[in-house]
Amino acid sequence: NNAERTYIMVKPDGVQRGLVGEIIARFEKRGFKLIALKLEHATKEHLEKHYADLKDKPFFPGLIKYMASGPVVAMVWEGLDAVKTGRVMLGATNPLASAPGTIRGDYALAVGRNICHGSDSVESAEKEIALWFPEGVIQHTMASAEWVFE
Ligand code: DAT
Ligand code: MG
Repeated sequence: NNAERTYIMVKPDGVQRGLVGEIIARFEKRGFKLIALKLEHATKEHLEKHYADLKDKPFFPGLIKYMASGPVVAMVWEGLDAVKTGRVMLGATNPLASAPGTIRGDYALAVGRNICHGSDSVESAEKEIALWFPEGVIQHTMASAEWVFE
């Protein structure tokens, strides 16, 4: 699906380490279309909704504290198989297992400081996009589309 959407976020450590441009550049160069972008210092309440599926995990309180420790860059990227390809570009959750060439494999060492988030399914992408961008996304056509897709 050429119009599949995924929610990608640079976490507070990625912002503080100056990796925003690097992460955006990878999605841009791959051929994805940016349809929403903002810097937001999220509340714990908002982050608890984002990570609701993990609320019973032992690391949940630490995860929320870390995610609320500074602003994040919230983005929606659209393109062919955006969810799966986005996850491959991020790399494994634990940077110990993230391949070099992936964002986490190139820039992270610890699972609790893994610098970026990406939706894990089309269904979670839809939920996350609605949570972070209740105002909606920007629909537009990229001149490059016919060179990126068949
Ligand atoms: P992902 O971010 O790859 O989708 P996830 O949804 O399972 O992974 O977990 C969300 C985040 O929670 C993850 O990016 C980092 C943190 N996390 C996951 N497992 C953890 C663990 N065992 N210890 C500490 N933090 C963890
Ligand atoms: Mg996840």
